Amino acid sequence: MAQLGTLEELPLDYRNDLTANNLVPLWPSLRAALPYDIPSRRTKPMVWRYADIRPRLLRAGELTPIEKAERRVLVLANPGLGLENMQATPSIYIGMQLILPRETAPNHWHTPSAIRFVVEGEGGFTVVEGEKLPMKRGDLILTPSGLWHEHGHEGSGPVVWLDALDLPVVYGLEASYCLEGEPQTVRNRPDASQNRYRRSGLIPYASLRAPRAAYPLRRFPWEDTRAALCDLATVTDGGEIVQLAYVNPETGAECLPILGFSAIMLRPGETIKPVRRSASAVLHVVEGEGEARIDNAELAWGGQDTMAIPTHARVAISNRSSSKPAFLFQVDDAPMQSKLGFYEELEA
Ligand code: GTQ
Repeated sequence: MAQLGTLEELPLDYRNDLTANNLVPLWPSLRAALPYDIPSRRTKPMVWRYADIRPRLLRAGELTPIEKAERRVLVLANPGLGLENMQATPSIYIGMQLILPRETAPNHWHTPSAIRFVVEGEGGFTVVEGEKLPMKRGDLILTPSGLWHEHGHEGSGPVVWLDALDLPVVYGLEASYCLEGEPQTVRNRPDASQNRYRRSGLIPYASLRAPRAAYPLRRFPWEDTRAALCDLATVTDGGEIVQLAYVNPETGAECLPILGFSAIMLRPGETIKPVRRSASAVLHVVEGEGEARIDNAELAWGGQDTMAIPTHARVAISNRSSSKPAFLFQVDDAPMQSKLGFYEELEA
């Protein structure tokens, strides 16, 4: 491999002249931009403990009224990427959002796509394009790009959910913006998408030959996901991962264009070693506790904790319990990487 020339080898007047003309020589930076064999990664493998987040989020509830926050969120920012950039991984934004009884987070839409994954509390709801969706612990709710959404809380006690957005990608493309709207008129069809797509393998007959809605199913209840994982485990050999992808029930494709969502069950005492791949990911613990090894980091995790997995990382995740299963929710950017043609599964 040739040794590339450095910036310092160039005459100072030539370098200054390039700068003055908004020109940059590639060769001194080529290996940084295109390293051999593996990308350079600034993303730190890490865990955010819910025990650290929760009291600080509740304090935000005391300090900042919802009217002054619009969305009351603490962002899980990866220090390797610069806290101010609000990235859990290069493509994934994760926030923990708090809403208190009778508060509303006003109606808007934005170009980034979002999902909610409910972490704590009862009585929260999101209205998506006039459809009121209840939020129960572990439910996944989609608010894709361009769809109006607002949140509310009819119960008591705090409600907290995890927001995952493709914001870093859309922002990086200088394409991120939002529109503010009047409160939506709620149609008298609560949870309509869940009632239309009640069970996988069954879709409304009329939709077979009709133009397909881009986002037919908007809420995936955790009780169904958990039961489906337990059933899948009965037909999954040891050494294979018990994992379900959340998909569009009409097409079988991933729910959103950039980020993908899946749920993993770790059987009692199980250690999984997912294939090393080019996608980055975030794991959120729904239930259980254990350890994770992500590249050289050894992390302990428990209920409602959230972990960041860099691209190309070596990963092993263990369920500490020898009697109870553990459940994880995964966000990754494999859909985007696949569409762009560079998604890879790599040798260990
Ligand atoms: O609830 O619509 O964490 O617009 C960041 C931006 C949540 C939301 C976030 C948002 C939202």
